[in-house]
Amino acid sequence: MTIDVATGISRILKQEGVGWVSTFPVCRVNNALGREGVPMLMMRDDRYAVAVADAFSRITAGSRIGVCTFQGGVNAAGMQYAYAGMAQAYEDGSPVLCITDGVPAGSSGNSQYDVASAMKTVSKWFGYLDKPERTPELMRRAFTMLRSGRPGPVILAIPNATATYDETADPYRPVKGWKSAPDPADVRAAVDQLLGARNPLIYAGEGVIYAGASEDLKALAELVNVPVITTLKAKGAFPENHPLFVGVRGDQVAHYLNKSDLILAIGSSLSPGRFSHGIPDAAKKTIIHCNVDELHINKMYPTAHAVIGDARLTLQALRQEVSDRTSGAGRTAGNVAAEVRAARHEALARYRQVMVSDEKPINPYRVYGDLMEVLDLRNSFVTHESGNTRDQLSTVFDTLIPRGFLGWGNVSTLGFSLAAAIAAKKAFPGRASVAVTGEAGLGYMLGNLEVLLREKLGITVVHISNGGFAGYGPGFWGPGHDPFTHQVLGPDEVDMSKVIGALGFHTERVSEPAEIIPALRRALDVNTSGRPAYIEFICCQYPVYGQWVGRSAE
Ligand SMILES: Cc1ncc(C[n+]2csc(CCOP(=O)(O)OP(=O)(O)O)c2C)c(N)n1
Ligand SMILES: [Mg+2]
Repeated sequence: MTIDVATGISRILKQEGVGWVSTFPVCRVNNALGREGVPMLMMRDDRYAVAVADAFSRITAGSRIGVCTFQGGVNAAGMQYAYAGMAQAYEDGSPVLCITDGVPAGSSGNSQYDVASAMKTVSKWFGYLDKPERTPELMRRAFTMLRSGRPGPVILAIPNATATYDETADPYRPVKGWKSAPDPADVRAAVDQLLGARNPLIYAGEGVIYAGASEDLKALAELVNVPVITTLKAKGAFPENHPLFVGVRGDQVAHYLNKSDLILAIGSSLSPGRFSHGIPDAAKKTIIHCNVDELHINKMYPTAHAVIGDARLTLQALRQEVSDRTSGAGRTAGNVAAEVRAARHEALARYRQVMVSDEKPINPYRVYGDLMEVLDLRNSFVTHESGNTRDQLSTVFDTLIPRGFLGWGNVSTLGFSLAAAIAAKKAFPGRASVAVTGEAGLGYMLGNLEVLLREKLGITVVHISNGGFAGYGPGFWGPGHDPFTHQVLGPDEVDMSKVIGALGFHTERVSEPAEIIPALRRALDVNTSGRPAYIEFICCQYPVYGQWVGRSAE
C-alpha cells in the first residue's frame, strides 16, 4: 500500500511501542501522528518538547524511548530553540529521538543557519531522509542507535513528509537493540588487580542504570566487599541505605577517592566535568575502566586496564570470576562497612543538624529532610535544578531505587527539572513526582506550567525561595563569585504562590518550619487527582553542600 512518509513514520513509532510524542508546533509529521492516533504532548516551547522526551528516555533507562518533534527545514525557528534541549541531551548521553523537517532538495545553503552541521554537533547520528523509500531503513538505523551502545540523541530530518512509498516493499520490524559482553581475558585481568588491591573503590556511572544493572552492582560490591560512590547522573544506581554506599559528594566521598589505590569505574566516562569528581593523584592509582564506549578509555586518566562491554554483562562476568577464584567466598577485607558508616556519619553530621532546624527563614535542608519524611522513597520521584538545589540534594537526599531521584547535567541547563518531573509522571503515573527549584529554574518553567493543567499532570514544584541566584560556589551574593548579578525580586516583593495560583495550581507559601510537612502532604494529595501544585518555601540563603573532588592530590 502506498503511504506518505509522515504516515509511515507514525506507524513505525507505534510498532516501536512509542505511546506519545512531545512537540512544539509545527512539524510536518504532526498531522500524521494525529491521524494515526499517536497522542501528542504539546509543550509551550521547543526546548521543553525535547527535554520532556529526553527525560522520559532517562527515567525509563532507555527501555521506553522518548520521541519529540519540532520545526526545522528552511524556517528552522523551532530547531534553533530546540538546540538547547538537544545539546543537553547530547551532553548527558540521553537516547531521545528528535524528528524535524529537513531542508528540501534545492533549498540548501540559502539560510545563515546551517541545519545539518548544527544538528551533527549535538547528536549521535543525524539522519536525512532523502528518499521516501528509505523511511523504514532510516527508522531502523535510528532505533538501532537508540537501543545499542552508548546512549545519545538521534535526529531524523524529513525534507518531504508528503512524498509516498510502498509500505509493503520493506516491511518494518521493531528493533531489539544489542549488547556486547567483555573479553573474558580482560575480565580475568581486572579481577587479578581488584583482588590484589588494598583499598579498592567502585565508581559507578549512569551506564549501570541504562544497563538495568543495579542489582548486579550490588551483588558485586557485596561479594568483593568494596565501598561504592556514584556519579550525579547515576544517583540511585546503588541503594543509598546500603552499608557499602559512601555517597555522591561530600567529605566522605573525598576521603575514599583520596584513600583508594584502585578505582573500578563502571558505566562512567570518568570525564572530570563541572559537576563530577576528578580522580585525585590518578597516576598513582590503578584505574580499571569498564565502559561500553572505547572513546572514554585513556581519555583523561591513564587507564590501567579496560573492560569493554555492557555494564550488566560486565558486572556479571566480574562477579562470576571473583566467585570462581574464591569458591564463592568473595573478598574479605576488614570491616569495610563499619568504616563507611563512620565516614558517612561524620561527614553528614552538619547536614543532619540543619535538616531538623527550626530557624526562620527556613533552612533549605529542613525542606529536604521533611520531603524525605513525607515521600515514600521507594515509590516517588524527585529531581533538582541547576544551582544550590542540585548541590544540596545530591549531598543529602537518600535515594533507594534507581530513578527515585534524577541527577542530571554534566552541564546543567536551568529549567530541566520541570521536564523531568513531567516525564516521571508519564513514566510512572502512580508515583509522586517533585521538582525542586530556585528562582532561575522557575523563571524558565513559567510558560510551560499551563501544560500541567491542560494535561492533568499532578506534580509538585517545590520552590526554595531565597530571593536571589545562589548558583554554585559560595553563592552569587555577598562575598560570592557574582555579587552584581544575584538579586531578583524575592518573596517580599512578589508572591509567586498567587501568580501560579491564578493559573489554577494548588499553591501555598510557607514560612513556618512546622508547616513544611503538612503543606507537602496537601500538595501530594491534590496531585493524586491530577492537579499540579506549587509550594513556595521562604528560605534563607545557605550555600553549603558537599564539594566535588579535584584532580590533584589533597
Ligand atoms: C540555561 C542556563 N543559564 C545559566 C546557568 C547558570 N546558572 C546556574 S545556577 C544559576 C542561578 C540559580 O539561582 P536560583 O534558581 O535562584 O537557585 P539557587 O541556587 O538560589 O537555589 C545560574 C544563572 C545555567 N545553569 N543554565
Ligand atoms: Mg535562589
